Amino acid sequence: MNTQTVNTLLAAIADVGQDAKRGGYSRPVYSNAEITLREWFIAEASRRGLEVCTDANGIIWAWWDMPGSAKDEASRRGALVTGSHLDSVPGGGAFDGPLGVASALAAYDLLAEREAAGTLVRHRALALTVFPEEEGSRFGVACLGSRLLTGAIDPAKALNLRDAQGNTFAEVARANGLDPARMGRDEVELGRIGDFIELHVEQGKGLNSEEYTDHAGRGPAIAVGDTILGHGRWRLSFSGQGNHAGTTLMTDRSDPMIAASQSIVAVRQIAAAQDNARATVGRVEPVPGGTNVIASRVDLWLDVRHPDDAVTAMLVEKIHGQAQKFAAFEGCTVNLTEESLSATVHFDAALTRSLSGSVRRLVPDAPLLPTGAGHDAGVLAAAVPSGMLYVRNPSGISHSPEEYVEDDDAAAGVLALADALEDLL
Ligand code: HGY
Ligand code: MN
Ligand code: MN
Repeated sequence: MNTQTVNTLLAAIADVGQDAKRGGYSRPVYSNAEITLREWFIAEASRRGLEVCTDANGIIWAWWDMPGSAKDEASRRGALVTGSHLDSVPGGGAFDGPLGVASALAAYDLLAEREAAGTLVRHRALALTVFPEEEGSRFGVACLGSRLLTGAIDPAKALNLRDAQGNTFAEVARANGLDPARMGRDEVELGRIGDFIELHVEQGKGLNSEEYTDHAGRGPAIAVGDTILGHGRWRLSFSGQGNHAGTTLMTDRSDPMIAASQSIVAVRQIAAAQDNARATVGRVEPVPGGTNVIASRVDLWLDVRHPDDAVTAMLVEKIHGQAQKFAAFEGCTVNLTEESLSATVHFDAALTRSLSGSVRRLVPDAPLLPTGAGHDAGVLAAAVPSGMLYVRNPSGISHSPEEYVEDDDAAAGVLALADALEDLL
């Protein structure tokens, strides 16, 4: 069995969307880079004889129908579905998203071999999927595609989201052949998903922590998803008096950059004082952003996560309170806008048991791992049985060019995914 296919597939897209300035990859949804990756997936799936279609929400489905199937609604209801995303964060790694998509294609190859050899007799169809805008890097809301499919976001709100250039999601979707009027929760499509499995590069120090590795650093290369930390995104917008950097005395300023900076430090202090909390400001946008200009406005984006959604809300309140104090002291104002919110996800227990049983035939000590990273599987979990597999990332670093997966671990991920899918097919 050629388990190196996944590495060959990833190598084929290694030069798509490279970001010379940031390092790594910048593949925003419906950018040239991400569209190139969509076309790559569609070509790879079509080459395998899968029936490819893109739905009203921009999700790509590649169908491996049952032998002799009518390929209609009835034959596709309750199918087994696996996939991930191809869009990235700015300056992201090569694996976050594409590893799950490439592994789905490579796992299909193994399953097709097993069916041809007669060792696999399927009872339902399999679909490989690619979800758009998982990172929310262009339109600000993570897992936009799966949220639209499940109805977790109001289509009207989604269609009015704007990217940094002011393009609405509706305009960009239309420019990519979608009809905004048809977007939103789709019962027929949800009915096609009997179970959903997402394989993903591990993000964080789980499999490579002392808990799972021996003194020689050896340990399981695969884990099964347990929970996904609740998380949300807010925008804090500080407004002050824009002015000239040279002619405005220091005593004469209402500088939103000062209030914003003090608030960013407070974010770290407030989260560090709360067990298991994570709060991050990774994006700050001064307006107008001139070197010799006192900003009139500074927007910053807050990412707060905690297992208990009430604690997340309390942390945001505390941060907002501090921001208001700093703003008032500086003669500025601040307002807080919630951009997205996801409760803590518990994956389907029966499906997770099935995944663990399958994976542990290959990797006996494969653990159940909670994660702090959001995924489409987490959004789908509210509507269909959903589960995840993680592949070891030696450094645990992600959302960075340093994200990495060893070739052998990627190959092990494909075998684990193929076995898990076979047991569910
Ligand atoms: O932000 C997240 O957790 C995910 O990578 N979109
Ligand atoms: Mn991801
Ligand atoms: Mn990500």
